[in-house]
Formats: sequence, structure tokens, C-alpha cells
Amino acid sequence: MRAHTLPPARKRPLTPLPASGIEPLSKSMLLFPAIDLMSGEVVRLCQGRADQKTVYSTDPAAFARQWEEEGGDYLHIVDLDAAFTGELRNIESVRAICATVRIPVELGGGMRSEGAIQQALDAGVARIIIGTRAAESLEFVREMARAFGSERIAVGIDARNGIVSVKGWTESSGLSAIDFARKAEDAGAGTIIYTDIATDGMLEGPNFAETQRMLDALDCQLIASGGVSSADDVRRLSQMPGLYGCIIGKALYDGKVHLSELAAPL
Ligand code: AMZ
Repeated sequence: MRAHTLPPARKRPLTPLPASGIEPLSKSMLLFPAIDLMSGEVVRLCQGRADQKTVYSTDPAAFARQWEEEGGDYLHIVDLDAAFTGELRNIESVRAICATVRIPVELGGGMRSEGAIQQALDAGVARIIIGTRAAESLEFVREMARAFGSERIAVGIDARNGIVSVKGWTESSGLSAIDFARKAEDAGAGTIIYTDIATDGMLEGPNFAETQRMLDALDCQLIASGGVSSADDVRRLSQMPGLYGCIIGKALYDGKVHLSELAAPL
């Protein structure tokens, strides 16, 4: 297993914009291409619904390498089977991806016990994402941050109308996303990943207002997810001071955004 160098566990300073007419992407924000796994295949769902699945590849490692070559900074992988059932079902694909790419990999879905987290880290994952279990127990987040270090622990907050959803987005926890994000940070999460369910996979633009509210509420690293539909969306996110990263899913798959353009030197 290769040791990955983790990006610093703090907000990154923004590069000032040059005075040219074209607004470049600020390179201070990391680009996280998304890879969702189901039954060993790379898939995408629309708004998280398992009955609206498109298969993009049956070779996740080769697929992951493509996003790395095009300029992704960090891979965001979700084991969707695990998000729905709680059981890790795609760990062999995750291991193959980690052995193939050089950029770091974060993994969510089914990170609901110390054993599952250990398995993911042993497979080469640099940071794990806790969703459902965090909503059930902030104490679990605290213990995992203590055991593995805050830089390895992200809490995934998937919100519908400002309320946290769990179990593959099939249940509402009743918790306010912003309050919960603050508490997760206090419990030791080094990163919060905020996903706006209503915009995910819809290619209608991210929820900038909620992302800004999250940024205002938090001191830890924040990754925005959901809705990116164009290079302009990414550019606008990159200009939100303090935003650490943004996840790009369907827009990449549909060719609406090209990592190579976004990652080009300024
Ligand atoms: O698309 C979905 N239905 C979905 C999804 N992408 N459901 C959960 N997830 C992701 C979350 C988070 O990264 O965004 O799974 C992770 C949470 O999993 P768990 O098993 O901890 O709740």
C-alpha cells in the first residue's frame, strides 16, 4: 500500500485573480471527481435514486485513472451498495483504484463501524466519510477522530431542504444541516462534505447560498457537492473564499465539464 500525502487540514488561501478579462479557476480549490460504485461498476444515480441508474464503466480502476490523468486532485468515491445497506460491497474495487492512482482517495458509504473504517484505510483510502452513523452518534465521530486523526475523518452531510438525510438518502434524520455540521466539526471531523440532494445529478447549478452559509458556519475544510453543471459553476465555487474543494459528478460524465480545462495552469 502506498502512503498518500494528505493536503493540509486547514482552509487554503485563495490565489488573487489576475486583472485579465477572463476569470480563471482559482487553483486554491481542489477538484474532486466523483466515482459512485454499485456491484463493482461505476454508476451514477439521479438524485440518489437506485432505480435511476446509469452504468458508465465496468472497470473502476481504469476509469479512476482517466480522471487522474485529466487533472483531478482527489478522488471522491461512494460505495452506494454500502450507503443503502450498511455493508461494504465494493472494497475490492476501491483497493484496485487506490493501487492504480497516485492522487488521494476519499471513500463514503457504509463507514458505520471502526472495523469498516479500518478496512477502507487498509485498502489505501486517505480519508473516510461518515454519513448515517455520524447523524446517529457524534460520539462515534469523536472516537474515530481520536483513533485515526481528524485529517482522515470527514462527515458527509447530505441535506434536503436544510435537513440531514441518511441511509442512502431514504430517511430524514430531522437534524438541521448547519447545526449538525458545527457539531460534527466540534466532534473532530477535519472535513465536512456538504451535498445538496435536490441539485445532485440535476445539472442545474450548485446551491451557492447554502454552501456560503456552511462556509460561514465552519472553520474546518468544506467540500461542496451537488449540481455542478458547467466550468462557470466550478469557477464561481472556486471564488468562494475558504472553500476547500468541490465534487464534480454528472457534469464530467456528460462531458459538460472537462477536468483538463479546469486544471490547466493559469
Ligand atoms: O446517492 C445516494 N443515494 C447516496 C450517496 N451518494 N446515499 C449516500 N451517499 C453518500 C453520501 C456519503 O458520502 O454522500 O454515501 C455516504 C454516506 O454513507 P453512510 O453509509 O455513512 O450513510
